[in-house]
Amino acid sequence: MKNFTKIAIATAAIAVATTSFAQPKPEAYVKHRKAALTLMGWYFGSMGPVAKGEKAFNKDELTKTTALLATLAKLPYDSFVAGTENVGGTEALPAVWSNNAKFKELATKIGVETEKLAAVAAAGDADGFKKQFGVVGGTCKACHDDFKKK
Ligand code: ASC
Repeated sequence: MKNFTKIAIATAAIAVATTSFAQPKPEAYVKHRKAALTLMGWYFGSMGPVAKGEKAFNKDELTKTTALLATLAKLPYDSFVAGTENVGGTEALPAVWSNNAKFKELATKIGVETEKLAAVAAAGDADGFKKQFGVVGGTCKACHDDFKKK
């Protein structure tokens, strides 16, 4: 393939990509953040039995799950953009935008605390895991208390 052809194809591909992602609809942001939060709940909830001592601490399994959770926890918060306050069946309270500093603080905190959870799991620290699992759950709850519809 000639260089010119390659450049033409690459330019066209970029044009298509930037067109389709230029301006997501407000509903799409709600869908994005809900999807990420749903998956966070899925993986966090899946570790509940271990935290409660009903299931054995499996280092390999928990290393994988906590790493997924820490990655997922980075996803929702950039989608709480202006113009998405009241669309797509959002359960976000107006406080997300009116008290955005506090919301951002908790968004940062869930990132930090899920990374700590991943660290104790990877270290094989079962007691540390149980303790940190509670801290992560408390962080989920703190945000839901102030920023999610009941
Ligand atoms: C979950 C889930 C939440 C949190 C929260 C922790 O598994 O879906 O929203 O834990 O209940 O307090």
